[in-house]
Amino acid sequence: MSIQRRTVLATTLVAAAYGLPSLARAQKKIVLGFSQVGAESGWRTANTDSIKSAAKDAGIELKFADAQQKQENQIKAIRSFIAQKVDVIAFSPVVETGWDPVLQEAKAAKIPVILTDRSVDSKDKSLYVTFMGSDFIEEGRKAGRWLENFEKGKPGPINIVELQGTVGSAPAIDRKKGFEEIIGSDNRMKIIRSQTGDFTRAKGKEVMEAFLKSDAKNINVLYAHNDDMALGAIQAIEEAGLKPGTDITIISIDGTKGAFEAMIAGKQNVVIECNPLLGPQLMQATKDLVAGKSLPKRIETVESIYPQEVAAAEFPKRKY
Ligand code: GZL
Ligand code: ZN
Repeated sequence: MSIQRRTVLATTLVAAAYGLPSLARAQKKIVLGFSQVGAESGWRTANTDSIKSAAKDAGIELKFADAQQKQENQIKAIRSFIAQKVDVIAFSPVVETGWDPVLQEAKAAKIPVILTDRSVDSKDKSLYVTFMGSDFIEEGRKAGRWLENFEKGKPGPINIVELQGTVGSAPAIDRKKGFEEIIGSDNRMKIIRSQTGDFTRAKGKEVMEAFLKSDAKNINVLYAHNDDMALGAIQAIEEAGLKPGTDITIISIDGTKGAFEAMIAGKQNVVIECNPLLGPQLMQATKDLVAGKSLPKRIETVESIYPQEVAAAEFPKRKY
């Protein structure tokens, strides 16, 4: 046996004898399994980029699965992470319901689970260690408060059409709830049409075309649950010969570059930020878990609101 091998062998034996982490264990990389919703929007791809680059920076081995917005693909991915005995599982649940069975399997396998971005409605809070992401209800409230301020002193009626996010997803449910909480007591304001555009630009355009066909004359405001649907709707509004941002007031959520460009062009009035750059926080939480530290149950993202008048100044600072 070469001198070299003898040395390694001796070191490992000594390390084992003193119960020190063996050379191999000490160098063992943390393995994180991440199940992503899909690639449906600019927000989502920025979220994915943040997670992938943060894993690289943190020296964490990332097993990444894109579910193409299908819950069964996320469940399959989580099962495969369990079979591969990853150290930590994280995911952004495409919808709120139907997770308990697979989360129970992860718990039985003693693999901690972190929720990022979207939450689940499981009654059993022990099924995940922490949720990190935005308060979507507050995002909806911010949209409502901005509109109340924008319409202050104006006569009614103020007819609103709403492009909802993915049916059953936490952001769609909560952004609707927060918005209605604020405008509900204003009898000038009424949501005359509300339908899902599944967070995509194409669907947003298609649904807005249908809204315009039946109600073009009396639509005053569009409230879109994300920028991608708003951008699709802006196209539909222009093709109908109307001016987005003046004939129809445009409100959306995310804060992607596209929304800032639309505001700079005068085609959108405000964007509520929903920060996708969760990667570094997720990697820190993963390391803390593996190191045996406890985490808060909820780690909330700090985010703001940007009306049209600040869009040009803010744009150079935008990271997604
Ligand atoms: C919100 C996130 C939503 C974004 C959409 O945190 O879940 O999903 O608002 C994305 O752009 O598709
Ligand atoms: Zn909810």
